[in-house]
Amino acid sequence: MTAVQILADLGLHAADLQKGTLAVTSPIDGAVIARLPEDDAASVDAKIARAQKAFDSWRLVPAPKRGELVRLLGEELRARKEALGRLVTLECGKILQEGLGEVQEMIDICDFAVGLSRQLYGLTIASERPGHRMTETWHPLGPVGIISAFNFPVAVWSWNAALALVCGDSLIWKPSEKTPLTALACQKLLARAMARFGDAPEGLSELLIGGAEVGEQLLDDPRVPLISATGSTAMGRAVAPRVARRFGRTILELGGNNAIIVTPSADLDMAVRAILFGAVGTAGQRCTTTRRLFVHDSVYDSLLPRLKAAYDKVCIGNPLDEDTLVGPLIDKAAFEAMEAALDRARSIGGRIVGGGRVSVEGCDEGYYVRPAIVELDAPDANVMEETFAPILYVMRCTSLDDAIRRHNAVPQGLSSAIFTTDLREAERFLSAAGSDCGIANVNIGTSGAEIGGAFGGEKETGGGRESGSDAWKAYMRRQTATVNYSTDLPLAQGIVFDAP
Ligand code: UN1
Repeated sequence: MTAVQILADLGLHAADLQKGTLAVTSPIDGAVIARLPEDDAASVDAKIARAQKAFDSWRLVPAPKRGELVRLLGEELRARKEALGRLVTLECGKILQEGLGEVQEMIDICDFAVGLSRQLYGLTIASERPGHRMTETWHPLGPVGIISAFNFPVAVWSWNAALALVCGDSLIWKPSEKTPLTALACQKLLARAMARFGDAPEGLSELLIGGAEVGEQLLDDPRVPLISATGSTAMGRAVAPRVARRFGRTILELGGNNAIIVTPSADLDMAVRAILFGAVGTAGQRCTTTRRLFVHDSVYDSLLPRLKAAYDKVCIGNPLDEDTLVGPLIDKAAFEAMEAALDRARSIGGRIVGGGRVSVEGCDEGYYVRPAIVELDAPDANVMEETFAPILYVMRCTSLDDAIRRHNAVPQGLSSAIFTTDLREAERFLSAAGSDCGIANVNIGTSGAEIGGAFGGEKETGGGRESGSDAWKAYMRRQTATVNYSTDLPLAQGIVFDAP
């Protein structure tokens, strides 16, 4: 499939995609694959107004009927999984299996949201007053602003979009300026679903194309009660106070610094595979990528050679080739950040294998790298910052307490894992005194979370939760209602307040 065919299959005509100012580059070979027109302040304003108008009618559509639109979106995604997966690969450089996996995640969240559309349950609460009934109801919230990152250009949108749509909200999506094409494609697929649905209001989903100013306008607009933003911690630090200033709400999915602990009883075959996928998958550009490894002294010298041997066999290359496991980094800046991190590691005595640029035939302008393992020997070694690249820092630990303490001693708190066959160790890791992350796994790596659970993390990861469980509640407003069906007017707290 050529790029033109992929786009055509998704309802995008290549000729229409060359008329703007925003150049879209494929990280595979650095080729400019599109030039898109960008939004300006006036068009952003108009789109927010349309989304607000759409919300006014969408909120009145019964939730199970709203679910029907999401069911149709799921069908569109199933029908075009291959094309959209390939476009993800073309635009963000992840390998095709991962591009397809991302679309599968979209399909799964649509299914989840369809079921949810009949389960937006509230509560009935016992009232302290006779003849009174108290309830808690969830109502649609308003237009939801979705700011997504380049590394999961479509799945993270769908986690937000599928939930927000069944919750009765409209959508305003500002994708990364590095991956606007996949956003256009999703918008087309949703438009198809809306056409089949029949009476979905125009403006139910608006797309904003452009750079930071476009995003900032969305952050500042009081018509948008919720901003769900995925990106770096630095980005979140700018977004959160800005939205808070107008008392808007945020769901923040920011940086991770995820670690795996390997204990003496671990199944090392499983551990090696999980570490490899977690650390080098998506070229280390997942927020759930494994970045730190704490290995118990007693297994360190058997694990490390096996891990290095597995790294040696990893095929680095064009992400469209079937054998490739590691595709390119997103751009030159990502490569430079990786090099700088490795320089820092070297300067503190880290022993490094891997790193450096790899040349891939026909892809001279792509930034392909050899995934790196950095062994840090100091007894209390740790790494505090996230570098969005395939660097795995490996550290020895002497006990589970030592490992958990260092595991938690970083500012981020997204994903974590332990490899152990000892029930006591596993349970300690999952206990209140164990991992402090939003996601904690036993005998599973840190990346590749399922959509059914709430996704997100603590501390500088931002605290937001998306996707499964009851994450939907963030997309609705809660209303406590008390109805008095008696003929008296008893006051709460037993207060007597009668006019004489
Ligand atoms: C992200 O990297 O922004 O668990 C999200 C995972 C994916 C989502 C990652 N389901 O790795």
